[in-house]
Parts: sequence; structure tokens; C-alpha cells
Amino acid sequence: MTMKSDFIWMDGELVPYDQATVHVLTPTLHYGLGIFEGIRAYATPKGTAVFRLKEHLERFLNSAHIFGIRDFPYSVEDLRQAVHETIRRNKFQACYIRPLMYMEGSLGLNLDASRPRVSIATWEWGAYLGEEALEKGVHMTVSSFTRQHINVSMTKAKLAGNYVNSVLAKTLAVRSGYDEAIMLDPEGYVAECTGENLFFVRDDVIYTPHRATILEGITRDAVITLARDLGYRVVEEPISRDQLYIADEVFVCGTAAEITPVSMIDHRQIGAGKRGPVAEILQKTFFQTVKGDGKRSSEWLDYV
Ligand code: PPE
Repeated sequence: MTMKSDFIWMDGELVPYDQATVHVLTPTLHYGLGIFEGIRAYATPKGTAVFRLKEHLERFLNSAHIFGIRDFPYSVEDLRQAVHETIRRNKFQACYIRPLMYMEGSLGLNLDASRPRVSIATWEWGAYLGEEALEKGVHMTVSSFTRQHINVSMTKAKLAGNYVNSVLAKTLAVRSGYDEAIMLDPEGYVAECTGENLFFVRDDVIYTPHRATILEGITRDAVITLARDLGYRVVEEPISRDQLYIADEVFVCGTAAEITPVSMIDHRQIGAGKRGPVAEILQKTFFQTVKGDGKRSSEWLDYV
């Protein structure tokens, strides 16, 4: 993956890619004091459209609020215009969008010692777990690392520092030969993956962990909505790892991962060991929607 683009938006200005730098003493580099978003824009017959841009930017501001940032300098509408401008100037038809809030000022563990700055980068990003994975599915393992306790960090905020936990789990999983890690919450229930939310299907009912310990994924919300539109019953409740082992299907979703089936968990085949019919219809409906040809497209697409 190359993350190259012509320009990166930095506090109101489009800066050439090579000049979009920060100082080594930026507090964010030392303490992980950052907030980010991951958003995708898709090519549609009516031009480039950003998927659920408003919801992503609202979550960005909510993350700052949870973290305790006072006087955040931009509104959702300011950032929406900035995202549009960044995509237009980079001439992307489809891209990934990465807004980042980082702190500038003195080093110090008091958040009030520094002030928030915002950048928005865009790049072309293909299938997160590989193109083949969308059809064949991936092999996951249940991580020995526990997802953060809700009073250790705060999972509703997309805090940069929270991702150390994800990096530990993902790196160990990949070095051990798996594609991705499933993380359990401190009580031992299934929470989410390192960068995706998780679903399973049993007897045509779709299950997903309730919101308490997870990032409230916007793709997760889209999958629940599309599944209900298709007539499926979707249940949000505590889930144990062995429920996954005996599921008919397991799949994960996220902005980067879109909808990716899981074929094996901890060397146990899941269902038929490939993409199942529920994941397939949801993938089809999801891709139709983001490309402008779904019942929910007008509600969820923001044309650039
Ligand atoms: N859980 C986690 C921990 C997570 O990071 C993501 C997104 C999700 C769930 C799904 O949320 P949503 O994108 O709103 O559906 N992960 C982002 C970062 C991935 C990365 O490797 O960086 C993403 O998909 O953009």
C-alpha cells in the first residue's frame, strides 16, 4: 500500500505531501494523544461519494469530547468541506480518508498543556485483508491480549493510544500465521477484532457483541441496518468464543475491511469454510449501496 497523495490538509491549508510534517517533540508522538477517523470514498456513476461522512465526523468530535478536548476548533461542517476539498484537489475517484487530531505544545501529561491540530490525509487503499479474503475468508485467532477495560481506556473514542492494544494483538497473530486477531473483553466475552467489528450467523439469525466494550463501528451500524432491511433478525448480546466456533458463518466489518468473511478460527473450520450466503448477500448489498445503487445510498452517500 502506498499512502501517497499530492496534498494533505493541515489546519485549513492543503500542504504538499512531503511538507506535511510535525516536530519530534509533538506530544502525540510521546503519549499517543491523538484521535483519528477512517472513512472511505467510492466511485459512483454520479461521481465520488463519501460513505457516511457526517457520522464519521460526528464520531471524530465525540472522540475529542470523550478524551476531554476543550474548544475543539472545527465543526462537523468545517471538516466536511475540508474532506471534500482534499479529495477534489488530489483528484481521487475512490480513496481512504484519515482525519487526525494531534496535540501541539509543551510535553506534559496534562491535556491542557497542548492544543489540538487537525490534518486530513487521503490515499488509495484496496481490500484491507487482501482482495482474495473478500471471497475466500480469512483465518483468525482469539488473542491472548485482552481488549481494554472500559475504565482503562475508553473504547467509544478512536484514540490513537488505544491502538497499541490492537497492534500487540495483530502483530502476534500475523507472526503466528493468522490473518487477524479476535479480542475478548476483560470478562472474557467476544469484543471485536483489532480494526473491525464482528458478527456471526446461526440458524439464519445474526448476532453481534453489544456496544459496551467496543468501538461503535459505522460499518457495523450499516450492516445491522442492511440486514434488517433484508428481513434478518439481528441480536446484540454477550457472545462467547465457542459460539463462534460452532457458527454457520462469521464475518467482520469496518471501513477499511468492508465486509470480510472468516473461514477459520483457531484452526477450526467455520461453517463451510468459505464465504457463507449471509455474508455474500450483505457484501453485495453493501457494495451496491456504497457505489450509489442501493436503497440506502441517498441517505448514506455524500457526493464530493
Ligand atoms: N473496531 C475497531 C477497533 C476499529 O479500529 C474499527 C475501524 C472498527 C471497529 C470498525 O469501525 P468503522 O470503520 O466505523 O466501521 N478501523 C479503522 C482503522 C483500521 C487501521 O488499520 O488503521 C478503519 O477501518 O478505518
